[in-house]
Amino acid sequence: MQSRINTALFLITALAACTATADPVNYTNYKLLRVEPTSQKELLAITQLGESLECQPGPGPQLFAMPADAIPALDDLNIKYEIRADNLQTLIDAARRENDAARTERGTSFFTAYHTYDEINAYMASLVALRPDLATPIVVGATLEGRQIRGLKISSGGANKPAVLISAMQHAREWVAGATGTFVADQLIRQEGIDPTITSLVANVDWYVVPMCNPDGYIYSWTTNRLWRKNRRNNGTSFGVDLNRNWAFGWGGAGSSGSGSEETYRGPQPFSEPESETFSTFIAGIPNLKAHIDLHSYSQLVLSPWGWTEDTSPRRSEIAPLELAMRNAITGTFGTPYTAGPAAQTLYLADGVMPDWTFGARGALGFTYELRDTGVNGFELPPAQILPTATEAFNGIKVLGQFAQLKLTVDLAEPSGLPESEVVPVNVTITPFNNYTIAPDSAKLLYRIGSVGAFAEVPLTGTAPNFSASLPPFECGQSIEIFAQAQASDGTLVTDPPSGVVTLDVINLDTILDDAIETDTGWVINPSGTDTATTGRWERADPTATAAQPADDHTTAGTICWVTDGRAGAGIGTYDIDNGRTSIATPVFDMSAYPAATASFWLWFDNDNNGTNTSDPFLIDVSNNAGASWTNARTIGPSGPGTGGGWLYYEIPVQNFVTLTNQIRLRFTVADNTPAEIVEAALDDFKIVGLADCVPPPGCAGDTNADSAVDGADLSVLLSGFGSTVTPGSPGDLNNDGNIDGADLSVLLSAFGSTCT
Ligand code: 0X9
Ligand code: ZN
Repeated sequence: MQSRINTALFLITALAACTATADPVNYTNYKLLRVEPTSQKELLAITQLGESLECQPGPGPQLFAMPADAIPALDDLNIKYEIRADNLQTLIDAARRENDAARTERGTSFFTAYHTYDEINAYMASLVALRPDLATPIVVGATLEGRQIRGLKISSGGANKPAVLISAMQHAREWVAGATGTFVADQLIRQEGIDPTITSLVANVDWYVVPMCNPDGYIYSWTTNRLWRKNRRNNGTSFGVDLNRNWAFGWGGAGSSGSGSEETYRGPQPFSEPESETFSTFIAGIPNLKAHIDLHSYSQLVLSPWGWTEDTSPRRSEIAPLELAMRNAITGTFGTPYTAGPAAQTLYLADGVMPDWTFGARGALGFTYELRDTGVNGFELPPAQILPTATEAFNGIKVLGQFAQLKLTVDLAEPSGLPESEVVPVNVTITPFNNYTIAPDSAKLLYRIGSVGAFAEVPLTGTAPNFSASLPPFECGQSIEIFAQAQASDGTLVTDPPSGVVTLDVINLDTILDDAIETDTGWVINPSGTDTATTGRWERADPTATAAQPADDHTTAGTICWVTDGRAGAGIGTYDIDNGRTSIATPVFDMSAYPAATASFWLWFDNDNNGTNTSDPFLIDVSNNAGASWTNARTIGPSGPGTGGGWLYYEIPVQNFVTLTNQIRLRFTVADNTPAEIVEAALDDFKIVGLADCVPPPGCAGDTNADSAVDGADLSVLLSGFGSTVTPGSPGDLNNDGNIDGADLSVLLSAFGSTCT
């Protein structure tokens, strides 16, 4: 939120950008003010007079469209403001004149001006005519006013390719987004066979480009109100649903509005609007959809999931380097600063957004790009900036296209760190699509100790898609960087992460309990004596499948898990939870010796049958007094991720919730309270590990190269870094103080010649 306000500081043309009211089509009698409300109260008072141009206004500096005759009342409020323009309409008119001039210039490219709905459709048709072998017209569906939402599929044919979707202009006024979408289609089609990168991207990916998701709104922004955002739904006393709040994932939270007059009006229900509803059906029919970018303007951001919650999204370790690689490709083009990060954390909460749906409901990585600028011109980016904006954004999109083709996933058994002094197995999945294959012997895992120096290679063995490698044993306290790499058949080098490395700390982990739930290890049903459920109570059993319950436990070589009555019964509702809650608790663990402890488990929770979530969440509580009192560590649901069944992995950092004592327990509670619904849960493969301090093994203190002998090779590692400042624990920093110096040398020399045990 704050960053959004700051970027809006010099916004000239947002004008009615985020106005909440009916649409004052002409802004002649409006002034553009920069006002700085310091409290919600002040903001409310100013909002009575004019309209904030923030989409989700809060206190802080922002632009206001202020009727000229409201200025005396504003003066009375004694709030600081500054007049940026006396007549807003003149700014809009000037931008229009500039674009009209560019449109009528002869001999220039399509991307030197903004174009109408009809012109963009005609241009897409001309691209199909140019390369009918590559481009096929698509019609996603029809709008409220009956117009077609059109796009292009760009594909060189063949089955099972990864697909990437580019959508733009759910928001009518964000014209450069539509131009950029059209540019992406243009380049993929016209540069195919000319530019080798694009040729490869078209050969190996099916591209779906829909540059104009909201034609009714777009036309309205040409004819009537340049700053129109939503679609053209008649809400009764107002117009428009924000299509980017209308998608059925995470819909209806704090990041949208229930009021039709607001710019972020979510609509009466998910997919109430034909534009989003038909688009979702269209997307559901795209085979093998790997990734999606929804183009918007403005703020120069690459935004990743989630938008609807500030919680970390699944696949974060994959997304974080990818969003950075895209951002770097964009910024690397002309130096335009872009920022990358999860949408809700980087910008603001927004729920029911399209990329959350493609990610949460379709499993495709869903991004938002907010294109140029940061508010100097805002939505009315001068036409001269279309080409550079689209060119740099397309470079980010290419990174995503590459990523979607050959995917490497590094999977470590211990995601929180590498256990010390152990050979660590690493699984790498490489998913090649269609005509991509992995060049023989090209798959490898690379690692180094610390963050300087060359990477050592470990070969990956196995057959696609499953490879594995073993990392050598490391010393507690060291920090290891790894990445995986493979070469595709066409020579493209793919790495995971796409840029940068995964950094892992070598840690001293004690497994306190590793429980496949196959035997009774002392868990307790109804530990607090407060359970009320009459059916579907927790039991250790081999579950039988229903639409809400797993067919099998989670353990590969096991059958039993905790389940809320494992029987299937006559119908889905026969043995599900009814009439209250059911709970189980772990045995008591002594974690008092550890600075940190992580409990991990696999959980199945399904409460979304009958087409709707119940109001009942799944609760995970921790206790440090054997269950006398409990602290909530995690609540799953009642709606959103993790509530639709399927085995999902969770980790609870216990020390974040209670002080670690010798009486640590976890409790799992699930309920079906009134109204009665279908609720099922299961839990398996519970593990609790304590993170102990590093204890330097005797005699090994000088073994900088981890070959189990302290010798000349270690000495040369130390001497080559002598005198430098390093990440503590890097090779040569034997006492972990961040300096390679005489103290380290004396540690090494006193162990010289010894063999490690
Ligand atoms: O609010 C939106 O829909 C997007 N911004 S815009 O100014 N183009 O309207 C941003 C959506 C990104 N998602 C989140 N911030 N959660
Ligand atoms: Zn937008």
